[in-house]
Amino acid sequence: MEVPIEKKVLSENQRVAEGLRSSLSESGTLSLNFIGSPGAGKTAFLERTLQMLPARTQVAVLTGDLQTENDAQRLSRYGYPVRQITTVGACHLDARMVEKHLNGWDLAGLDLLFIENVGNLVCPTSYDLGEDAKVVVLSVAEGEDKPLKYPGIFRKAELMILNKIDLLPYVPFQPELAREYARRVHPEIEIIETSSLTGAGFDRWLEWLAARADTKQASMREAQHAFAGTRSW
Ligand SMILES: Nc1nc2c(ncn2[C@@H]2O[C@H](COP(=O)(O)OP(=O)(O)OP(=O)(O)O)[C@@H](O)[C@H]2O)c(=O)[nH]1
Ligand SMILES: [Mg+2]
Repeated sequence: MEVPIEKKVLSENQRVAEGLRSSLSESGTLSLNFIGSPGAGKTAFLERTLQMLPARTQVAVLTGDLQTENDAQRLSRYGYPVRQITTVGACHLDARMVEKHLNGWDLAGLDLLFIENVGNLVCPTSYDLGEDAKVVVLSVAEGEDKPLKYPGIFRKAELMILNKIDLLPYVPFQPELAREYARRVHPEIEIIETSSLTGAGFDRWLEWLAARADTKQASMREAQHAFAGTRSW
């Protein structure tokens, strides 16, 4: 029987992604996959996040682009391990690229793994990277209707970062309409409004992040206890 090529690629990706998910569960590392249009502000958002995280946090970042090391250079200023994934032509990251670029990093003790996907609202949506959640970044300069035009990513993302809200006085963008459209596509999506320029909304975002990281650590400990309980020696 012939399997269409796209289906085959996606099922191979899924296999690698499940392996990654299992390693990240074992280490209790919360992994987030950030997806948004080119220039939505993904890197600036991660930069401010790295700046604001409590000093004891163990975090690593992978950042994907078609070309250049620019984003990795920006992100590496905060003292955490950062690697650039240059896809050359591909408009998205895949699980194999993530697996390859994690090579040599000790996941044990890593609290957070941030993955900035290639700037694109379509291609990255179908590729599981073993993450705990996809986070969609939409900036107020892009128009309120993006959730309706590109519903796939808004349906799959757990959290929408409505970014660059410092620009609201200068652009004809109605945040309540953007929220309504996002919820029409995905009623349970969480929404946090932020500005990486002013830091607005980062208190809420860091609370969201800490709660998710705690849950991930708790399930790791539970799994360890369950495993210890089954030991026969
Ligand atoms: N006013 C304002 N500008 C921002 C904000 N966040 C990012 N920018 C600007 O928007 C531009 C794009 O930001 P990046 O962080 O490079 O965007 P990106 O999503 O990482 O872009 P790609 O990686 O190319 O897809 C830069 O000029 C940033 O300085 C913000 O919150 N407010
Ligand atoms: Mg970027």
